[in-house]
Amino acid sequence: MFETISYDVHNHVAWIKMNRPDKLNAFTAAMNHEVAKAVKQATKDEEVRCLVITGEGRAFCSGQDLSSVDEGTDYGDVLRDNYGPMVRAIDACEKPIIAALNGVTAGAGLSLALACDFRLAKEDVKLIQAFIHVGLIPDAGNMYYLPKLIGHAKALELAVLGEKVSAAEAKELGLLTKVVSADEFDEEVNAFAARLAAMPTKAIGLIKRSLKAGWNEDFDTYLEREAQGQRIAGMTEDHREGVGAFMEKRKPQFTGK
Ligand code: T3D
Repeated sequence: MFETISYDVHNHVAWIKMNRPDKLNAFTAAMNHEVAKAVKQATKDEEVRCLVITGEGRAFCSGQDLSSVDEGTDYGDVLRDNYGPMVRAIDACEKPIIAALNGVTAGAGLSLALACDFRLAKEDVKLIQAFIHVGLIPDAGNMYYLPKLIGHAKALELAVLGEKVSAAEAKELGLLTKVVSADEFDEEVNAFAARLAAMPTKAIGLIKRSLKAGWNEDFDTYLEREAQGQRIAGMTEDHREGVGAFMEKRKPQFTGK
């Protein structure tokens, strides 16, 4: 069904793995569209309660496949037609999304990671705003998300200087959720995904919605949205289960409903 990625669902987790290891999982238009399609599929699938996006081989993703662009390429169209749909699909997904950074993460590969909710990285991973080295600007939502994570000044510095950032530095900046040794990486990603997949999925979606709304709304509009969100959360089975479990002094069993 997919040619440039693999897609599997296990135990309520959808695994999306970019699969062009010879090119360090560089993006072609096909891969942009397949990632978007897989994210939409996982968004719709009621069994899925968490998504993990990762890469095959030694890279997460090295950004745009530079061998597939030429002088005639209109990059505005590439963004509108290929990258926009991919990051919009991620942005529209109300389930938690983990970027599991198994290796080097550069250019639009970093943009993809920034669009996700959590970023777990192997300790030897390097993150690179590679765009400037080929005379381009960060794209695919990159500069929308990055200053929100690490602040304007640092976002500008990384984008303009394009230096390799170590996982330790990225964690210090607030760009990564967790840095994990290579030996423990798969186990940690699995455990983190399982943890998220066992949480109140609808409340997580409402938290994501609330946080995003807060970027642009005035306080009164935001408070009304918050009230509507809490109303929805308050009607879920998971809310009843959480309260019941607390009262009965037992661990809650959330179902995502
Ligand atoms: O349409 C548009 O173009 C607009 C959108 C732009 C979005 C962008 O993402 S712009 C930024 C594009 N990405 C880059 O500029 C990064 C290019 N890659 C690198 O700088 C380095 O490969 C890395 C720092 C990521 C990793 O370095 P290293 O030394 O670990 O590996 P390597 O030897 O450079 O790469 C291994 C192979 O992958 C190599 O092929 P070969 O020689 O073994 O046949 C290399 O050419 C290939 N590769 C790596 N990245 C790309 C790539 N091939 C095509 N496109 C790539 N992005």
